[in-house]
Amino acid sequence: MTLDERLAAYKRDGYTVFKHLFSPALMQAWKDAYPSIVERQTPLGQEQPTLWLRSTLEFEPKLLLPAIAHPDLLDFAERVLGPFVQMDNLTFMAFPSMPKEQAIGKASGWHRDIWAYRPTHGEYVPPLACNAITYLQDLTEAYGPLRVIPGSHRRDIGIAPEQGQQPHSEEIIVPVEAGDVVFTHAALLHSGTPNYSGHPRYFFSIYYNKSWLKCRDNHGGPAVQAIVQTARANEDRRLMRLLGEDPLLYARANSGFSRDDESMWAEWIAEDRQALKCETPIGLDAWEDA
Ligand SMILES: O=C(O)CCC(=O)C(=O)O
Repeated sequence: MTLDERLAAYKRDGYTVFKHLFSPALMQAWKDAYPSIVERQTPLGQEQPTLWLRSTLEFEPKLLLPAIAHPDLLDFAERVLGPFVQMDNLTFMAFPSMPKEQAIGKASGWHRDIWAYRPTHGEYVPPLACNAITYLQDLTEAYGPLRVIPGSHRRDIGIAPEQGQQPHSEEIIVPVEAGDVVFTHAALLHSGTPNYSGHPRYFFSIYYNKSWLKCRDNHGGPAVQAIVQTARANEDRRLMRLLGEDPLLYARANSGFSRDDESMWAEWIAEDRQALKCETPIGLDAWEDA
């Protein structure tokens, strides 16, 4: 699929799937790292371990940079958001398995994502944020599939509170295999499904938003700042911007808006590529064996 075809499908459906983006070896390394990050993110004295891991890049920069900065994801994110792509948040989670009788027939919880809105008309509106939901195992019935309501990013569909965990008449199950990334529009209604596989259900939410919005992860730690410094030396504007530093933000976000947005974005994306000193960005070799 070309980027144009993918973008057209995304505008229509509100999501697109990147197949097998990550290798089994890299996914295994992520799973192996999970318990140690849990340990480090659980505050002293807290009885229950912290399972929802945030600001995760700071904890495992070498392992996780290949996920957030995968060129296929960033190329597409720039087509959707323009060259304004910041990493808002990297959440890593292993959903524990639950008894089958408690899981069966339920959605985990219908929602739109942060920085979204409830659409009021049928037009496509570029989102302020996108979720690159990455699964580290096949989403079988027992592991808990991903449900989406295609087109709900441009339709005024609501979910009553009592229906939050009910299957929806317009839902579809997205076929997902290990290493796939489901890239969503923030306003797409979606829900996971409880896991009764007997094993943890691993997933990342790699959440990108516009670089002028606040971001939830802290990019100020030493590990992330070391990446920013290397990106600066390489004039890698895209990687700098991803981690909170966007020297062209005010020029581009105050461009006058008298031309078509997507044409301007394409020019700026090309300028950023020209500025790069070295074509291969740092630290991304781990995805190459995928
Ligand atoms: O658990 C899932 O499959 C869905 C995750 C999700 O809803 C989200 O990242 O917003």
